[in-house]
Amino acid sequence: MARLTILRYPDPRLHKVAQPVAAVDDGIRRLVDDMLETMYAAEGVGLAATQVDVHRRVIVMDTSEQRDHPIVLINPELSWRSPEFRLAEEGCLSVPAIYDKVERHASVKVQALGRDGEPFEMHAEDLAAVCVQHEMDHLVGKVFVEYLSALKRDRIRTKMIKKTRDEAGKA
Ligand code: GNR
Ligand code: NI
Repeated sequence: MARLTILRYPDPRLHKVAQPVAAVDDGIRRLVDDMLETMYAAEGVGLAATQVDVHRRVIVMDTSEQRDHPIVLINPELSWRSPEFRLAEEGCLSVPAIYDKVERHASVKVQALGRDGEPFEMHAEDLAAVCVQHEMDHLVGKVFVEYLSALKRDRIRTKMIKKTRDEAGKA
């Protein structure tokens, strides 16, 4: 397994649209395993392939307390969205140290293929529901800051450019 580099907002590659996976082969399984290692190392609850500059419809997540329940979603599609919405604080590994509230469906059902290539359906609520919707946005090139006001987004953009530049200078 290998740790992958996570793209940082405002990298334009975060806005690319991912393509469906044609077959769950060894290459996809390796990608999944590398994404899981990267997600756990970064202490994230989810990671979309877009964030590691692979533009395929692949998501990994683990919202369990013990961090021992990896979930793999290949070619995910929402089959149901609750009529209720919920406002919750979000963060993103591609926008480190920035948190703000986003409104999402309170619960969703998602159909996907697992790491074994078998189809399954999952009912997600609470943090898992937020995470599924956040990760599926990444696959269509959308980052959570795009739900915020233009003013907030521009401030975040400026802050992130400075932060990335400062960190590069230190290294
Ligand atoms: O680690 C993450 N935490 C998180 C918290 C609230 C709402 C969404 C998330 S997803 C984020 C990891 C990430 O950036 N996934 O794309
Ligand atoms: Ni994210």
